[in-house]
Amino acid sequence: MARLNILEFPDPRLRTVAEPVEEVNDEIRQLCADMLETMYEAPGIGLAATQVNVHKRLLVCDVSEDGSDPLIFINPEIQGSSEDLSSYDEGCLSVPGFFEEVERPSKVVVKALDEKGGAFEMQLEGLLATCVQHEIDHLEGKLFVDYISPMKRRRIRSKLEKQHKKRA
Ligand code: GNR
Ligand code: NI
Repeated sequence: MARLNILEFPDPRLRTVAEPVEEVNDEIRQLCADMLETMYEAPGIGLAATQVNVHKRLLVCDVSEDGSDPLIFINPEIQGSSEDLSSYDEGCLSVPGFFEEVERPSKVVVKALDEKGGAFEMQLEGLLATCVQHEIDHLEGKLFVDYISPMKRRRIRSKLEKQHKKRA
């Protein structure tokens, strides 16, 4: 297992649109394991491959209190979304230290492949629905800061750029 480096906003690589996974093989299973380790270590409740600079359509998440419910979604597709919306104070491992309210459909039906390559469909609600939508956005090159005001987004970008300069 390995911990992977997480890209941070405004890194342009976070804007890459990920490609479908062609075959669920050992390489993909290893990537899932490394992503789960990276997510738990961070700690976070979700991680998309885009965030670790692998531009394949794959995400992991675990919204349980005790890290007992790891979920893997390969080639996830939203089949349907509820009309009612929920608002969460969202954060992102690629936008560390910043939280903003984002509205999204409260419930979604997601179709995906599991780590064995088998297709499944899941109805999601609550934090899990929010998290999986946030992760699928990453696979499209989209970040939660894209939903907030340009002024807030500029402030976050300049604060993170300053931190990155200090670290370099
Ligand atoms: O750890 C995370 N917490 C979180 C909180 C509210 C809404 C979405 C998230 S996902 C985030 C981890 C992350 O950046 N995933 O891409
Ligand atoms: Ni994120």
